Amino acid sequence: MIEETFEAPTPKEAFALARSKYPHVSDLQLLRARQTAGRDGKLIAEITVAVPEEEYLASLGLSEEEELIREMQQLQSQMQRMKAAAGIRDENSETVEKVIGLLSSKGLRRDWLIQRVEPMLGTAVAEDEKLLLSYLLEEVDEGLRVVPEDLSRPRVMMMVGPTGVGKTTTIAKLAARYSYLLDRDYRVALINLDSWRAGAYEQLDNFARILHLEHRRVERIEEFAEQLDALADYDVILVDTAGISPFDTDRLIRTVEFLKSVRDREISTSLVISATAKYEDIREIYEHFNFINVENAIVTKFDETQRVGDLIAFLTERHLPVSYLSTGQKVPDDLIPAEKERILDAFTGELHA
Ligand SMILES: Nc1nc2c(ncn2[C@@H]2O[C@H](COP(=O)(O)OP(=O)(O)OP(=O)(O)O)[C@@H](O)[C@H]2O)c(=O)[nH]1
Ligand SMILES: [Mg+2]
Repeated sequence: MIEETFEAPTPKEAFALARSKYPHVSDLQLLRARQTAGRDGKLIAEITVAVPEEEYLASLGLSEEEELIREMQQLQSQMQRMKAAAGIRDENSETVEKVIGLLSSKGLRRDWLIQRVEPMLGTAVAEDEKLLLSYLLEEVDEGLRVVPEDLSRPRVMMMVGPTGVGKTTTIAKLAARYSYLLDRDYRVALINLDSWRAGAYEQLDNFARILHLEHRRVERIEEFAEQLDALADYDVILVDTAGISPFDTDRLIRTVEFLKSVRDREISTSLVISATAKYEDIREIYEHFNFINVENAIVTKFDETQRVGDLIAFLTERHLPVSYLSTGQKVPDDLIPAEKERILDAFTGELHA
């Protein structure tokens, strides 16, 4: 059997596509189904079905012989990759293993490291521990992305993320920063979106009152666009959301509905991630929230850990840029626009520890 994936706006339509491609297969078996967010934020349903091999080949217009050649080519490139990975163990074993071992013990992914080392095998770099380490740190540096602070046009910025990561605290810090700490005083308004958690609105409202900021509450889907219209004169609108656990799909879909309901304003969504989270957790959280086209990450609790390898591994692999770093509980001081050096310094400090 061959696995083949079909995409359409709904799972039903995706399955209909599969059926129409394989009209002769009476019992097309559904293996998996999932929903992902497309580039435009619209949901895409993706289904994977098991197709009998002859049917699959017929659909490609390939003869069995041609298919054999294709498979051989695939095998060949797989062999080449295996040879390169084996080479790491044989020829350059000690130096390469030591450096890869060190970096993977600090959270970087072994596969990612091996991929980067491969082109260096057989060169002087792979034989010198210091050279190899600095080459790999250079690769990390290249993989990391930060986004500069940009208030040159009016912005709507929304924070999403799991419970307790520091979304509300970060919004308070950003609100104070934009209103009082920059080259000019920007007009800032706050919105609490779907604040079903007890006390969520009040937590931000206390702060809004101290800073004399406009603060609105949005409960119904239609209200969101209305409130954004009403606040059209503001330079920055910061939108706080309730923390959503990766298992709460209903809440997530509701957040998607809020976002879809707004047509005439661009909303930039930041995923708030704790620097203390483990790689697998961050990955799970990201995949969950990527339903809503996450634009960048805000990293919180940077002060709470000496170990940022997992975070760096994730950010570099996904090319997810970081916009701010939160470095403590103090509002508004403990927040800085993201700097690569700061993240890399934390990582290299950890290497010496
Ligand atoms: N050490 C440290 N603590 C932080 C940081 N950011 C937030 N906190 C603390 O984390 C706790 C939770 O912060 P909140 O801002 O309420 O988190 P939240 O994401 O809004 O939580 P929910 O709305 O419940 O999902 C508070 O005690 C904050 O003071 C940080 O950068 N460093
Ligand atoms: Mg909150």
